[in-house]
Amino acid sequence: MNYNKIAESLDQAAQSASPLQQISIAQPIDLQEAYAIQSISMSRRYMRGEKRLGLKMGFTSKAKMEQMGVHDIIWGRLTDEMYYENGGELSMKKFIHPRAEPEIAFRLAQDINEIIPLDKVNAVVDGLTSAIEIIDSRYENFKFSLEDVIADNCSSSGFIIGSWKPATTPIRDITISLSIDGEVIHSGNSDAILGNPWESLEGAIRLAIENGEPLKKGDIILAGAATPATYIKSGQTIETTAEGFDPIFIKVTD
Ligand code: OOG
Ligand code: MG
Repeated sequence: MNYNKIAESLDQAAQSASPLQQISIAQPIDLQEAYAIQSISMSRRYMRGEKRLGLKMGFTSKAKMEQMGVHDIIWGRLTDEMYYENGGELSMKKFIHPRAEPEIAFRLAQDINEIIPLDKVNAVVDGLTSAIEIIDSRYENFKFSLEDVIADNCSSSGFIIGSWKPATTPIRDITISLSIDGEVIHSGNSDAILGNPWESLEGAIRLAIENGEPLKKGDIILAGAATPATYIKSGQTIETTAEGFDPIFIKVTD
């Protein structure tokens, strides 16, 4: 199997906003191969000058697993090209069939070189905020296996974050919602994220260390959505509210 070729086709699908058939139909791949493909396709982005800004966790809630029919946590990489200003615009031209999810983000206070136990993980964070993640599977009809979606950098394509609050800001048992044009579409409890959203950070650090992925001071880590994702379209204003955090929004344009 040619990992490079698959990575190239996923990267091109993302760049040209045109979908591909899921790769596992023609060619079954395992989890390790899927992460290898993700890594190659991300190297292509870094070689074009994109800067890595952090990581995202996926399928950390039952709501997301059930919506997409997969049952394991996954991780992908975030870059500066995926970053959108809070209150700004997001053009549909860059996406195939984007969906939005309300999330929580962590910011690392230091470089991390070892696994950190759950009860200590709060000490390596210097900021918390709410976030909107924009996912855009490069596969036709947003259909994929676990391996397919991992190879596709876990559908990562955009994220918006609010102002950073201290690491002591409560993120357990808070309501996080996504609204479109002022109407709440999905609302969930933060503890739907692995029973405790700090578990998502603990898992992100563990997976990064096990896979030799650097974790640097200032890295942003998205915890994964507590609710299903929602398709978005031009003209809409997408907003996330999370108890204790400032609301954030983005306007979708043609
Ligand atoms: C994969 C990304 C999952 C989350 O928050 O669970 C994810 C997808 O649903 O396309 O970002
Ligand atoms: Mg997400």
